Amino acid sequence: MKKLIFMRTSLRVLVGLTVLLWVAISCGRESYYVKEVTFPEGATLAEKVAITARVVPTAEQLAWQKMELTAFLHFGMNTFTGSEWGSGKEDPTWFHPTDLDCDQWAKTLSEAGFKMAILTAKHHDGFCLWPTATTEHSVKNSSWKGGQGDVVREFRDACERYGLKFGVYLSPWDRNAACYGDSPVYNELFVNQLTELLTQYGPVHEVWFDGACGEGPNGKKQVYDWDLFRSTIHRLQPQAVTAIMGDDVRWVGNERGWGRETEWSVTVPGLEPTSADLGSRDVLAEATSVRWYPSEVDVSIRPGWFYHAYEDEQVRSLDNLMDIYFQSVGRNSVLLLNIPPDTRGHFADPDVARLLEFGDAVRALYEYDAVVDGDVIWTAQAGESREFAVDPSRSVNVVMLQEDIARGQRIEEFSVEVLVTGEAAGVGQVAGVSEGAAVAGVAEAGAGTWVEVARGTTVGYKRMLRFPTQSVERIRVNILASRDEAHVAKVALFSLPE
Ligand code: FUL
Repeated sequence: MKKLIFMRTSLRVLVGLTVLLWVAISCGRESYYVKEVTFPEGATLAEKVAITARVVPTAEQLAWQKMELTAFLHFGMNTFTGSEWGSGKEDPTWFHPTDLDCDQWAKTLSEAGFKMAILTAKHHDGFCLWPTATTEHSVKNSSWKGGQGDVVREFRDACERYGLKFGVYLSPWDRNAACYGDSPVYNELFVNQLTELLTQYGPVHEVWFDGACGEGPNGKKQVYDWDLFRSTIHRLQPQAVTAIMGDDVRWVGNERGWGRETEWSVTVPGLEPTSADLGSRDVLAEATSVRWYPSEVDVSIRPGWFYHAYEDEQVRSLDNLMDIYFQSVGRNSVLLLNIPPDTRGHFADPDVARLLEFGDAVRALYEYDAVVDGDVIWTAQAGESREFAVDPSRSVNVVMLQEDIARGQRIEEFSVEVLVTGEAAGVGQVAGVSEGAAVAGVAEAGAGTWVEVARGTTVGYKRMLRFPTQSVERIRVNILASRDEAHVAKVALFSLPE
């Protein structure tokens, strides 16, 4: 927990602040609380809101957020048994990729625009994809490469070759380990596994733990030592963010690719990740502390997390992936898209084709920004508006706003209007547009009319909303409510090919 002192905060507020560690960095007259802060005893809602507006990400969280597109690779014993959750009783010889090609994974992901890939080094069945010294249940006893192979190393090296950051999923729940449930003994084994992964494979940028916790074979319930796990990561790979049961990256709360329309990165610890509201003023009113804990949207390109040949026809469509993109990256989240390698050890053809199409579509989206001088450092008070000129020669249908989150997430409500130049293309042309309701009336608007094309609550690192295609000559952004002065970093208009 880190804090920074805000010079304009009243003495009363400052005196009551309790934090474990403080770091002073300042930016102009403002100072910030890095990652986490406990409210002073008796703080009013207004004081809590003012403090919350100054909570900022760590450098690692900020770097993570800027990646936007990250990939998950579920590969392991389940790939060969056709399961989603193995029992732990599988024979290690069953793991036998016929043509493992980690370069194909990394090359495809890199071409599709992904910045990091997280591999399931161990799933719940306990089978380890690297030749660990901690268990016999690993690749070293498989039939693959005569037990000499190491999937973690092959993939890690491939990531290096293709400029991808590398992350590991290490399941705390282990259905193979005999000591699971004998808490201190298993925790030590788990830390040893973490230590191997974090000391033998170069830089790691994300460590992903889910919280699943079954009963051990000895009938005992495992109590995980999360503090020990996290401190091991911080000690060995300080640049790595810890996800889900970690304290840097938050599970969005579903596996359907659905980020909230109101997605606060500063949230109240202890709330269920599935809650609809993790950070509004209503929630702050009851809170004693807040934490920068941004959302990660994990979803699979197929129905399952692991590869099943019968799902080859069920790879998500491009439209569906683009909806997911707008619902995740476009809603202040990072997308973690799972692509499961098959029994050869390849991404299957339909997945490769879809990933490359998806990469092309995302690149095409950003190809041309019609706003003139939309890279701004606009310090906006609540109620303030700003107009920008727009190149009218291109029609547009996506608006993007960004806050400079290194100075906090503050915008609570905004709207966007455009001055229409040409014929409106009609409401509802963009399939699956949840924001469509906000733009009713666009079709009727004639040239020279200001019309509202988007309205929303939070912005954060990035907020994108789609609207029916328009040719416009100006855009007006209205900051309707904000926790403090908002630092708007970017206003853009793009065209999503239909
Ligand atoms: C869950 C696991 O139980 C699933 O198998 C999958 O790994 C998903 C990403 O996390 O908690």
